[in-house]
Amino acid sequence: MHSSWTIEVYGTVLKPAAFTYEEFRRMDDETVEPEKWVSGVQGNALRLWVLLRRVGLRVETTHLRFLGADDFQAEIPVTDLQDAFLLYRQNGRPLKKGYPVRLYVPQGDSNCLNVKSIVRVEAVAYDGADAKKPASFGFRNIIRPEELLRRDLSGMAPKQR
Ligand SMILES: Nc1nc2c(c(=O)[nH]1)N[C@H]1C(S)=C(S)[C@@H](COP(=O)(O)O)O[C@H]1N2
Ligand SMILES: [Mo]
Repeated sequence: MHSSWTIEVYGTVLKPAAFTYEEFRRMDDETVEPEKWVSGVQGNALRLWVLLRRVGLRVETTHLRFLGADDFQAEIPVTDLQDAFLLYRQNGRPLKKGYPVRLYVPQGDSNCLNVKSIVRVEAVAYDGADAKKPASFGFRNIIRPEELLRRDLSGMAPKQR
Protein backbone atom coordinates (compact mmCIF):
# COMPACT_ATOMS: atom_id res chain seq x y z
CA MET A 1 0.00 0.00 0.00
CA HIS A 2 1.57 3.28 -1.05
CA SER A 3 0.41 6.78 -0.71
CA SER A 4 0.63 9.09 -3.67
CA TRP A 5 1.51 12.52 -2.45
CA THR A 6 4.07 15.04 -3.54
CA ILE A 7 5.67 17.87 -1.65
CA GLU A 8 6.95 20.74 -3.74
CA VAL A 9 10.09 22.55 -2.73
CA TYR A 10 10.67 25.79 -4.59
CA GLY A 11 11.53 29.49 -4.23
CA THR A 12 15.14 30.56 -3.72
CA VAL A 13 16.55 27.16 -4.63
CA LEU A 14 18.76 26.04 -7.52
CA LYS A 15 16.59 23.11 -8.57
CA PRO A 16 12.93 23.13 -7.54
CA ALA A 17 11.65 19.58 -7.03
CA ALA A 18 8.65 17.53 -5.96
CA PHE A 19 9.20 14.67 -3.53
CA THR A 20 7.14 11.54 -3.04
CA TYR A 21 6.76 8.94 -0.29
CA GLU A 22 9.02 6.57 -2.23
CA GLU A 23 11.70 9.25 -2.45
CA PHE A 24 11.45 9.89 1.26
CA ARG A 25 11.98 6.15 1.82
CA ARG A 26 15.03 6.16 -0.46
CA MET A 27 16.59 9.25 1.11
CA ASP A 28 15.93 7.98 4.62
CA ASP A 29 19.08 6.55 6.18
CA GLU A 30 17.00 5.85 9.31
CA THR A 31 19.34 7.84 11.51
CA VAL A 32 16.68 10.20 12.81
CA GLU A 33 15.16 9.05 16.06
CA PRO A 34 12.31 11.52 16.57
CA GLU A 35 11.82 10.51 20.19
CA LYS A 36 15.29 11.78 21.04
CA TRP A 37 14.42 15.24 19.78
CA VAL A 38 10.78 15.55 20.67
CA SER A 39 9.42 13.38 23.42
CA GLY A 40 6.47 11.21 22.51
CA VAL A 41 7.12 11.35 18.75
CA GLN A 42 7.91 8.02 17.12
CA GLY A 43 8.32 6.87 13.55
CA ASN A 44 10.46 7.48 10.49
CA ALA A 45 11.66 10.95 9.73
CA LEU A 46 14.04 12.73 7.38
CA ARG A 47 16.31 15.53 8.39
CA LEU A 48 15.14 18.66 6.64
CA TRP A 49 18.63 19.33 5.32
CA VAL A 50 18.58 16.03 3.39
CA LEU A 51 15.74 17.49 1.35
CA LEU A 52 17.35 20.92 1.09
CA ARG A 53 20.59 19.43 -0.16
CA ARG A 54 18.68 17.95 -3.07
CA VAL A 55 17.22 21.28 -4.20
CA GLY A 56 20.21 23.44 -3.32
CA LEU A 57 19.20 26.30 -1.07
CA ARG A 58 20.50 29.62 -2.37
CA VAL A 59 22.74 31.54 0.03
CA GLU A 60 20.41 34.54 0.18
CA THR A 61 17.60 32.39 1.67
CA THR A 62 16.51 33.74 5.06
CA HIS A 63 13.30 31.82 5.81
CA LEU A 64 11.39 28.72 4.81
CA ARG A 65 7.63 28.80 4.49
CA PHE A 66 5.86 25.49 5.15
CA LEU A 67 2.32 25.30 3.86
CA GLY A 68 -0.25 22.79 5.15
CA ALA A 69 -3.15 21.36 3.15
CA ASP A 70 -5.54 23.43 5.29
CA ASP A 71 -3.69 26.67 4.40
CA PHE A 72 -2.02 26.83 7.79
CA GLN A 73 1.55 28.00 7.32
CA ALA A 74 4.68 28.70 9.30
CA GLU A 75 7.52 30.93 8.21
CA ILE A 76 10.71 30.01 10.01
CA PRO A 77 14.23 31.51 9.90
CA VAL A 78 16.64 28.99 8.39
CA THR A 79 18.84 29.43 11.46
CA ASP A 80 16.08 27.85 13.60
CA LEU A 81 15.85 24.81 11.34
CA GLN A 82 19.19 23.15 12.00
CA ASP A 83 17.65 20.14 13.73
CA ALA A 84 14.29 20.20 12.00
CA PHE A 85 12.94 16.90 10.71
CA LEU A 86 10.05 15.67 8.63
CA LEU A 87 7.99 12.84 10.06
CA TYR A 88 6.38 10.78 7.29
CA ARG A 89 5.83 7.24 8.56
CA GLN A 90 4.64 5.62 11.77
CA ASN A 91 4.42 1.92 12.55
CA GLY A 92 5.46 1.21 8.97
CA ARG A 93 2.56 3.14 7.49
CA PRO A 94 1.75 6.64 6.28
CA LEU A 95 0.89 9.07 9.07
CA LYS A 96 -2.59 8.93 10.55
CA LYS A 97 -2.24 12.45 11.91
CA GLY A 98 -0.48 15.14 9.90
CA TYR A 99 -0.51 13.07 6.69
CA PRO A 100 1.46 13.09 4.50
CA VAL A 101 4.34 14.83 6.27
CA ARG A 102 4.72 16.76 9.49
CA LEU A 103 7.48 19.19 10.35
CA TYR A 104 9.08 19.21 13.80
CA VAL A 105 11.28 22.10 14.90
CA PRO A 106 13.11 21.01 18.05
CA GLN A 107 14.75 24.46 18.39
CA GLY A 108 11.58 26.40 17.64
CA ASP A 109 9.99 28.44 20.36
CA SER A 110 6.56 26.92 19.89
CA ASN A 111 4.75 23.68 19.00
CA CYS A 112 2.68 25.83 16.71
CA LEU A 113 5.53 25.66 14.18
CA ASN A 114 5.15 21.91 13.78
CA VAL A 115 3.15 22.15 10.57
CA LYS A 116 0.96 19.15 9.76
CA SER A 117 -0.02 17.93 6.29
CA ILE A 118 2.69 19.78 4.41
CA VAL A 119 2.07 20.28 0.71
CA ARG A 120 4.68 22.90 -0.17
CA VAL A 121 7.92 24.33 1.12
CA GLU A 122 8.94 27.74 -0.20
CA ALA A 123 12.39 29.19 0.34
CA VAL A 124 12.28 32.97 0.66
CA ALA A 125 14.92 35.70 0.85
CA TYR A 126 13.99 38.79 2.85
CA ASP A 127 15.99 42.02 2.66
CA GLY A 128 17.05 44.42 5.35
CA ALA A 129 15.35 44.27 8.72
CA ASP A 130 12.90 41.59 7.46
CA ALA A 131 15.79 39.16 7.14
CA LYS A 132 15.72 38.92 10.93
CA LYS A 133 11.98 38.31 11.22
CA PRO A 134 11.27 35.78 13.94
CA ALA A 135 9.24 32.66 13.21
CA SER A 136 5.53 33.21 12.62
CA PHE A 137 2.53 31.02 11.88
CA GLY A 138 -1.15 31.19 11.07
CA PHE A 139 -3.74 30.67 8.37
CA ARG A 140 -3.06 32.23 5.02
CA ASN A 141 -5.38 35.09 4.39
CA ILE A 142 -6.23 34.67 0.74
CA ILE A 143 -9.24 33.99 -1.42
CA ARG A 144 -8.76 31.15 -3.85
CA PRO A 145 -10.39 31.48 -7.29
CA GLU A 146 -12.73 28.57 -6.61
CA GLU A 147 -13.93 30.27 -3.44
CA LEU A 148 -14.50 33.51 -5.28
CA LEU A 149 -16.74 31.75 -7.79
CA ARG A 150 -18.89 30.39 -4.95
CA ARG A 151 -19.38 33.77 -3.37
CA ASP A 152 -22.44 35.88 -3.87
CA LEU A 153 -20.95 39.15 -5.07
CA SER A 154 -24.27 40.96 -5.68
CA GLY A 155 -23.86 43.00 -2.50
CA MET A 156 -20.65 44.39 -3.91
CA ALA A 157 -22.17 45.77 -7.12
CA PRO A 158 -21.98 49.55 -7.48
CA LYS A 159 -25.21 51.36 -6.64
CA GLN A 160 -27.43 52.30 -9.60
CA ARG A 161 -28.09 55.99 -9.85
N1 LIG B 1 -1.60 22.01 9.02
C1 LIG B 1 -1.67 22.48 10.28
N2 LIG B 1 -0.61 22.30 11.09
C2 LIG B 1 -0.65 22.77 12.36
C3 LIG B 1 -1.78 23.46 12.84
C4 LIG B 1 -2.90 23.62 11.96
O1 LIG B 1 -3.94 24.21 12.29
N3 LIG B 1 -2.80 23.10 10.70
N4 LIG B 1 -1.78 23.97 14.10
C5 LIG B 1 -0.47 24.21 14.71
C6 LIG B 1 -0.58 24.52 16.12
S1 LIG B 1 -1.07 26.11 16.48
C7 LIG B 1 -0.25 23.63 17.09
S2 LIG B 1 -0.25 24.08 18.72
C8 LIG B 1 0.11 22.24 16.76
C9 LIG B 1 -0.84 21.27 17.45
O2 LIG B 1 -0.37 19.98 17.23
P1 LIG B 1 -1.18 18.71 17.70
O3 LIG B 1 -2.37 18.58 16.80
O4 LIG B 1 -0.24 17.56 17.55
O5 LIG B 1 -1.58 18.94 19.12
O6 LIG B 1 0.08 21.98 15.37
C10 LIG B 1 0.48 23.02 14.54
N5 LIG B 1 0.43 22.57 13.16
MO1 LIG C 1 -0.60 26.29 18.74
